Amino acid sequence: MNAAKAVTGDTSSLTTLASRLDDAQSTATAIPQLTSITSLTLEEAYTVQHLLVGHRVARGDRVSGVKLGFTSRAKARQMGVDDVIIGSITRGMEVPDGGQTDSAAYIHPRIEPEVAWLLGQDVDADEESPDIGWAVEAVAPALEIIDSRYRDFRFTLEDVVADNTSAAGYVIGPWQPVAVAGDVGNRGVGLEIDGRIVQTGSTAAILGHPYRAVAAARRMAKTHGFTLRAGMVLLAGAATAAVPLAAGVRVQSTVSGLGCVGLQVAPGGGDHG
Ligand code: OOG
Ligand code: MG
Repeated sequence: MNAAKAVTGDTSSLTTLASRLDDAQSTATAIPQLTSITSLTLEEAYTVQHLLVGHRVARGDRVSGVKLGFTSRAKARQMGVDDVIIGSITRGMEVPDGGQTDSAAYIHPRIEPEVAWLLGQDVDADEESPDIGWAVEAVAPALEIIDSRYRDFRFTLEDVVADNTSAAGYVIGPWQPVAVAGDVGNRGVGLEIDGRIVQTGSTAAILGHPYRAVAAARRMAKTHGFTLRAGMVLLAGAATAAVPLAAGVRVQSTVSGLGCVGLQVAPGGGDHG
């Protein structure tokens, strides 16, 4: 037996780790990194993540899609982690475009501008053809709210995978059929808070072209046990670094040619982490 795994009590049980993260999210309370109390392989971290999402589903939530993380250098540099990761998003995380979210629900939320794809077909993860364009039907500007359940928003790759890649919320702007949107490989992206530009970038920051996120999602889905079904949303990853999301602010992101997406944060709340 691996000595590092010989942690006493039930702290080494992946089920317990998933419950800790679930409680941290439900109570908006930061916890120490899991890797500070036990060792965790990447595979075990994905198992914890699936158990964690299972808690949400057991409470009546439904998986609405998947998200990729660290598909842009800006994000990888910001967090000091540079392998692409995959997580699940659920209906309960969705904030309607222009809608409101409550900062009290989060620990230390951040927001980042993304591109979302809508899957028009089920994707067979075993299929390896390089052209996977048939799988996506529409594209939209999107916002992701991330909220690490770990103290100080710091983690290792295994920690952030276990924590469902910090997924906390998302907003999808107007969908445009892929054929109408044209090539979205290098579109300007601007993130505004209360009318001020706080981040600018290009969709090219996402794996060189956000389209590559579709093949990356298929590859990651196969390796890490995710299912990609027609109707699911794929968040391709942030185009810029994330910025802290404060109570009371209005956020808007614009992707050239795709339009705008926004949300409003309710007044009150605060930083719990
Ligand atoms: C992890 C999630 C990264 C992205 O778009 O790169 C991510 C984090 O930064 O906490 O969602
Ligand atoms: Mg993201």
